[in-house]
Amino acid sequence: MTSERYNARESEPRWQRQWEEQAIFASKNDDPRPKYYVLEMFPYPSGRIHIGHVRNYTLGDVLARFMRARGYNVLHPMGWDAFGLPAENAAIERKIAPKAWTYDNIAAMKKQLRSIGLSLDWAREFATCDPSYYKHQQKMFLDFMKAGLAEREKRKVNWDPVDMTVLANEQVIDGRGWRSGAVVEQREMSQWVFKITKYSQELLDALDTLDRWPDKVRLMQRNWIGRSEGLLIRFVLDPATSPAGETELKIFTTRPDTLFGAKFMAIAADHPLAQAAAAKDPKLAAFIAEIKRIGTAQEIIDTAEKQGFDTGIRVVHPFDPNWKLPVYVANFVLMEYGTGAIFGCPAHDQRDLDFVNKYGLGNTPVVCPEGQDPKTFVITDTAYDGDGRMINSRFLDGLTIDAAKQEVARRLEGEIRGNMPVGERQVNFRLRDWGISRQRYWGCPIPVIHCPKCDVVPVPDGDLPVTLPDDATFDRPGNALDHHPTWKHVTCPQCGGPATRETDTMDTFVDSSWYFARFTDPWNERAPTTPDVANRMMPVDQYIGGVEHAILHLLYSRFFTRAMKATGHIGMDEPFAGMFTQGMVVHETYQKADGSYVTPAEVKIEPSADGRRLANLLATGEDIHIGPIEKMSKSKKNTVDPDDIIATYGADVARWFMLSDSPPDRDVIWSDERVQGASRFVQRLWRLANESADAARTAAAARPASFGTDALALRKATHGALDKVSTGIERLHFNVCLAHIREFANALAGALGGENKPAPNLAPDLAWAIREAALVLVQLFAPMMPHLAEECWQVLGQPGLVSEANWPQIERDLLVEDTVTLVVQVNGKKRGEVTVASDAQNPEIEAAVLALDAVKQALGGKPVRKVIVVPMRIVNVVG
Ligand code: ANZ
Ligand code: ZN
Repeated sequence: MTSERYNARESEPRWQRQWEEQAIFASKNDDPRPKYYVLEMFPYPSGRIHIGHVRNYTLGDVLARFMRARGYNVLHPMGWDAFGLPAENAAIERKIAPKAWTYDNIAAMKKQLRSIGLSLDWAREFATCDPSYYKHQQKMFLDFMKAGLAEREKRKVNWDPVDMTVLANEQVIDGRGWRSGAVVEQREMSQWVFKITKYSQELLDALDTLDRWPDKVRLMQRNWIGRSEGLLIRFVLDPATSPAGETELKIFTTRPDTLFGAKFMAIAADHPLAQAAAAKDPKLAAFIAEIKRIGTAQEIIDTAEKQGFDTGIRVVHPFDPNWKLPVYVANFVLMEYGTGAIFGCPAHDQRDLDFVNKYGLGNTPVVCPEGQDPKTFVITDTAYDGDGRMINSRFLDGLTIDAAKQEVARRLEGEIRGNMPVGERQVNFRLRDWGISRQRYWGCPIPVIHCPKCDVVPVPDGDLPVTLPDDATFDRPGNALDHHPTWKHVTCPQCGGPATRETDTMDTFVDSSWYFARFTDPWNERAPTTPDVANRMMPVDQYIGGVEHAILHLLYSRFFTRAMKATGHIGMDEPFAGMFTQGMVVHETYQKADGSYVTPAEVKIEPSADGRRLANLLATGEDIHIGPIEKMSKSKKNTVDPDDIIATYGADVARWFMLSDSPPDRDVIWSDERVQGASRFVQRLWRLANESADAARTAAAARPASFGTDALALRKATHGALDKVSTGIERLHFNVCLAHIREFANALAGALGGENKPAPNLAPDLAWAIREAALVLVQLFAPMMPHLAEECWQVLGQPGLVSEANWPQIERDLLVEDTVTLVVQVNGKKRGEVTVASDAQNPEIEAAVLALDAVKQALGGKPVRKVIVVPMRIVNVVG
């Protein structure tokens, strides 16, 4: 029996080398076994792995290792989301080329990732900034262009008038340019867009088929796509008030039922009618300029005070030629949605109500809630958007909202003015086409050429990739591709005349919209994918990542897969069959008296006499305030460095801790005490493996013909644990699996006659059961703590690697069925749980409860006065 402690620092790199040398995690595309594709969202190479990455990759790795043991051909690749602004900022601030900065970071982070012991197929690794990757992205861009899925369109961009450059949204801080401090303007420029709106309905409908996605993510996507059914209504302009040439105003409404409650019309600042009216009205022109300056992004509109300006134009109510409504330009109407114009019904829309209350336009309720008297029902500050019956609405009175909507639609569709119906039922989507042009250097070049004669000319396939120049300079604001002395000057592939390259690069979301498909055959130099391979290995069976990517990244990937299908690169619509969003790693914050933050490593925490936790600064002893638990961030200094943790405790401890306390979709609170607890458990498992190896030495290789009571009990525990952990991993309930593993380790320790005791001379059946239990135990924790598992596997005399072993077979007849789990309390406080046969009698339950360590501890040696068993639920021990 060994008395040596398990030495993770020595053991972990050794196993990592061995796995790598034997290439056991490489998956082959011609492997005949069923495939299983596990993918974690690939990292941005910022320079260092953070603890959130450790959690993310550990979750995926447990699943990958488990599915491999279950006999699947597991694809578990890793790469780098390598384009983006930080590399350019590093070039500006530290004079390092973006490429050098990025690849240095990749090298450093790869080393860190390796130290976690992840079962990754590194042979498939790529970075999105490799020309061998983005070459194919350029090819697909050209394919999309041909298919009408990529187009040029006038779009608003953030323009910095001092630096004379377009800014990314993150470079606009409080409405000003990050470097110049100048007030940013909105400018219209030609931009490339992907036509994601062609798939609006499909992207919405297919959400119903994604039954292994979290409901909340599907809901977020649904809201983002934002389908609404409504009516397009053409209002006639009152000729006496209308600008020359203008005769009507088209609006989109989802509430045509409220038409008799209309008090005003509102149009967007860049609506043509607003422009026409402003031509004659300098005050209106100034108002429009001001609201355009502030911008019309949704966030701004939602928070800004509602403002309007009466254009003087009047429109005629569609059901009453004598009823005129004023037309305002308003800052809350978006040109990009519907028709950029609305009718306002203040009684039933809060925004409209705020508006009329400000401008004194009044309101008339037209929907009366059930149980209210229409004669006394009034609206003052709160709009009513609930159900009810129509009032004050002439021919609609008494109808339900739905019936009134139908009736208005029916009448207005039937009314023809100038060959066109006045009303038209319409479906609108909030989803906009995806603007992908970025005026940045460190991105995938858009492969087109602008020729003064031939207009936009695609770069010929043979000339791909269009690579970034390595000698760009970053001493001036703006796009380094634009400044480059030679890069953009080319001859036109069509007419041979002088022309210039497109200097816009693609949004980095494009890079991450198909990397999962590239992983299926990253060696193909001729095409983005090898379709029959991609069709075999895709979709990703389990995708894992942060909820911050729940909308855009997933939606863009879903679009891109459809676009790749339309252009022959893949044969499916949905890239991710299963989606899992993990929680964050959070930590307490520590502050000095002056409010400045200090890191956990600088703080010592001790319990005070009254049981509170007190913190001091290690260096000076000064008092430290323990602040709230928050997401780890550099600014709050509440981070822990994975390198430190791995150097101190080993990767297995870090992995075990990440999985242990919380369900993976919830936040996990980093706690040094619990990490130490995980570290102690590692040593405990190591001792158990060694003791089991000793005890099992007398066991025959052949399975005994029969088992005595003790051996049978252990075997039941073994197969029970095997069953629960297997289903737990399948469902990603890792924290539950860990609890079962701990419980099972206790059972094995019990069978060994307690820890640290010399192995007794065991009966052959028990020795056999102990060996079986020890092997199963090692296999059960191998996905979580693979290095320790390899070491134990060896101690138990197994040939080969546990990472390559098949998952143990469950013997179903050993599963204890009909058990119940009861909550165990001591003096009213929960101390644990006990699982007993559901027909167990009270004495049996009492004995099981009193044998629990947690109960003994809580009693602290005091005698038991009473045990109360609430059948099927609770056992309370009164001491
Ligand atoms: C009259 C009305 C009465 C409306 C009422 C609502 C409540 P969803 O569901 O998001 O599609 N709207 C239409 N176009 C707009 C634009 N470009 N900018 C700002 N608001 C716009 O919302 C549709 C409703 O949002 C429409 O229905 C319109 O106001 C407004 F009691 O018309 B409604
Ligand atoms: Zn030309």
